[in-house]
Amino acid sequence: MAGQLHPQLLLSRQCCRVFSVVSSHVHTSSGLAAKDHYRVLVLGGGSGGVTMAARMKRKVGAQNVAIVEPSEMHYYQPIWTLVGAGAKSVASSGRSTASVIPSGVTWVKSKVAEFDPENNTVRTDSGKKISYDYLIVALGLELHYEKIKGLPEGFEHPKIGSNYSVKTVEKTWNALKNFKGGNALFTYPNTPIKCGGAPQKIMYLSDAFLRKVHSQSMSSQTMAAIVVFSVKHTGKRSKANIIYNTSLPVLFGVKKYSDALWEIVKTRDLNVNLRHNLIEVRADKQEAVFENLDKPGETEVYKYEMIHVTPPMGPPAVLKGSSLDDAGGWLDVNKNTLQHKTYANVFGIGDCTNLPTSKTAAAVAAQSAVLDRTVSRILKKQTPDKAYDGYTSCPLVTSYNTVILAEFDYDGQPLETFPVDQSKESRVMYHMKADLMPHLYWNGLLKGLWGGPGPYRTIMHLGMK
Ligand code: FAD
Ligand code: UQ1
Repeated sequence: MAGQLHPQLLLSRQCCRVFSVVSSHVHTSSGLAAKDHYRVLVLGGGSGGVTMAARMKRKVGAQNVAIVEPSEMHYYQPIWTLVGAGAKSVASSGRSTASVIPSGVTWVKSKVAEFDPENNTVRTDSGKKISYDYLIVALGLELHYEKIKGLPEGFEHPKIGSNYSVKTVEKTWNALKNFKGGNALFTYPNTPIKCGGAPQKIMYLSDAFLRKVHSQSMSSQTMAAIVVFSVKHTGKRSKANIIYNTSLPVLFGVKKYSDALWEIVKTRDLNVNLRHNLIEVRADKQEAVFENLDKPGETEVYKYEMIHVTPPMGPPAVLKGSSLDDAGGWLDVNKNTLQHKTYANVFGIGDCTNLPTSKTAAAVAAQSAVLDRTVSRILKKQTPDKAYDGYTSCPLVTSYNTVILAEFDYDGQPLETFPVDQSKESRVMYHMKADLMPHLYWNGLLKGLWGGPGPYRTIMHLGMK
């Protein structure tokens, strides 16, 4: 089996293979003809894919690295929370894929359609076969709006939005700014999702928005600057019944942050219903149907004036049933080294993997440092020696100027960077999320220069002793 072979041996099995090149789908910044074999082939040009391509370029040279990615645009998804709340523009979240692919690295503008890890080959949807010495899978996850009856066509109606897609994120802001009174619903599905905090962040922002006076005519900057945080109902808030219906049995998976969030929910008069799963949206009637996961067969219908939908999510279809997935369809990797459990020259990063941690860009950052080390060691015929601790982070935006910065590991233990109690709402952390993090993403993470805050954590805490 390939997993028992050294990558160099695997390489020798396919090095003389010749495949045809569909040149119209292949872009090289060097202008050289694209090849059919790469030392490192990266699948997916999102956060994890671009980051690893930048790191692998430094190891093996740009001409030996390619990324397979179909999309013309690359999005900084974490900012969509603020786009949905009217505090940032959607345009600020996107850059062309061409501009984020490291220079000299080949961009194969296609979808990967099939894996053949026994022969170190993938096939794209245009029929091209590409072989590799090392494969890095960074395909993200898929959104399944269609699993909710009435969607996605329900998005043609107003009063409904979803921060999870570039197509629907501005609809959230539209529904919020036009809200007059009634139920404002926020949902969390019955599947693993990316950024587990995002479904409730938009609820806190909506609550804050509705507490403001004359908010519609303000620019987002002004809004953020003058927001007055009051437990009294001002603006339209007194006419709103804010409801968070989540499939989960908890508000947040880590107790320290969950306790802080329950306090906020109580103080701000937000209604949380656990184990409630959205199954249908009747957008023409402004009704949402939820199943009660603790009472099989029981459903409840909620009228709404606004609904924010977090869709069910799942692994990329191309992984499901391939030889690379686990029983759930996710890429089956070693949780310490990020190496595939069967194929020693295959690695994974990010949302497509079965790493048992919360799926975030912050996790991708920490994973990229470990995976860089793992691949370097394997290139030198050494065994991997650095272990990923599951680090992930979720800046829980609780208003237009506050954030609770959740950071934790595989065991759900807080792993905080700053020498303060991060479960407390903080203005500095909001500034970090809204203004500093995008720079860190575009200029640090995607350039392969940011491997998460791990190295700084110790220094920060020492500095305060
Ligand atoms: P992605 O960045 O999604 O990239 C996957 C790539 O694979 C895409 O470019 C896609 O086009 C490509 N692809 C898919 N199928 C194929 C195929 N067949 N062939 C080739 N390419 C393919 N993270 C944080 O750290 N902090 C936050 O505050 C935060 N907030 C978020 C808020 C929202 C609303 C959302 C949606 C996400 C948020 N995230 C946050 C999560 C973060 O954006 C993701 O976890 C991160 O982008 C995952 O990176 P990835 O490379 O695994 O997947
Ligand atoms: C992070 O590294 C990261 O990736 C670039 C994010 O995604 C946007 C984050 O949201 C966070 C919080 C981190 C962690 C960084 C620090 C400085 C705590």
